[in-house]
Amino acid sequence: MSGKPSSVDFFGLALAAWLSFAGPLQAAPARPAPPLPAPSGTIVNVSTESQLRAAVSSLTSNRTIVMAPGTYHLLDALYVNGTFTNVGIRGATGNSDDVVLVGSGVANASVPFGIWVGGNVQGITIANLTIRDVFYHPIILNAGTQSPLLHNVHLINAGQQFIKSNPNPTGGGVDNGIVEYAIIEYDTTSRDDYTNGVDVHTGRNWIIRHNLFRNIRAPQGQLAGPAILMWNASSGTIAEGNTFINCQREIAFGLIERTPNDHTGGMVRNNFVYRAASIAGDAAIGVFDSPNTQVLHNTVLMSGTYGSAIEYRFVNATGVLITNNLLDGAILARDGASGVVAGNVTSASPAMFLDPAAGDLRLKATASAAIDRVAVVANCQTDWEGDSRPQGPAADVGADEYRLSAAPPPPLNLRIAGS
Ligand SMILES: [Ca+2]
Ligand SMILES: [Ca+2]
Repeated sequence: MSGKPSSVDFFGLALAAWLSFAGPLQAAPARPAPPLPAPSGTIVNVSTESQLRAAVSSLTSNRTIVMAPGTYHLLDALYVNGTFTNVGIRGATGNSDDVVLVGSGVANASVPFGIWVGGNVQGITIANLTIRDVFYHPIILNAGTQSPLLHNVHLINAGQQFIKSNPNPTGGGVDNGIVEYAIIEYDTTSRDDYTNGVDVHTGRNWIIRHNLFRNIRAPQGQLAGPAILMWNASSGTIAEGNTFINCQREIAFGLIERTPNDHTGGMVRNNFVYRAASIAGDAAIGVFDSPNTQVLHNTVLMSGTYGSAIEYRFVNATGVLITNNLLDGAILARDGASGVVAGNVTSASPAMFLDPAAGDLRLKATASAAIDRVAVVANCQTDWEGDSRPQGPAADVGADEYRLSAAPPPPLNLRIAGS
């Protein structure tokens, strides 16, 4: 065959070029989500709610339930409860909106959860699906669960927290969780102030990356919880490459003063935070009773909704490092917290960014207050979209490293269903 390539060829070339640039697990926007490897073990295919419920009830180790595209109106929560290793529930396609689990609404307790996990579950994958309109939590993980992977899920309208991870009474909890390429959002607002996007109690070494949190906010006059809340003796969390649009509080490592410390260590890096001026809120990034936590290269444009963009707080919050962040608010130490604050710029303005209201806080070429201003720091050598630092003579302040190459930027598709 000769002549001009077809439009399919052009699409394929563009996709291949983008994948070769970004790599399948470095693309930072929540969509498109990179595909997971095929499940290992037995696959059980289902296409109706009753088949799904039966498959969950008879789950065994090394088994993945694969759901055909469609809408599944839940009659109750799906309870994954037993002693299992390597299990999964996935939609059959790479599009999280092809498989939709629907509850009975945030005001109706007949469907309390979407997927409930507990007992003794070592390694569960929940992927490629939407869960919406349940009374409490679309996904709830209870102690006894370890190493959950939540990938390419779309969670809409929860009565309380969207992803809830509970402790046990003896200081244990769910460890090694990964939440990636999720979209977590309210159509408008939460039911009341008792909500978070991801709420982990007593979890160690979680990774929360490349997610989009949108409208995690309470009704007028109320203050929702942080979109990401890691606390109650959690440790080692990495929150990176996430995008937040119109939430009231975005990331909190620890929340209150308690013993043992509410959180320890971990990193908050390369996140984009945007709030419209009408969104009444609180600090975007909080390091509260969390020693040795690093806050590196985040971009926060909060439009005057609160005075401080980053706060660190309480006497046990020692050794905190806050560096190279691009903010339109202050960095505030409270109640005896201590650490190193360097290389930050607190004079960000909307004109510096490509499309702030869509959550695209990549720099324009004219953003001279941010571009080529700082040295590359350890633990932050790539940016929000996977570009290496530095481009040009020095690194840029904030989550985006302005790209010098002539290659077109990767597709941004943050405005998908629900917007
Ligand atoms: Ca640069
Ligand atoms: Ca970049």
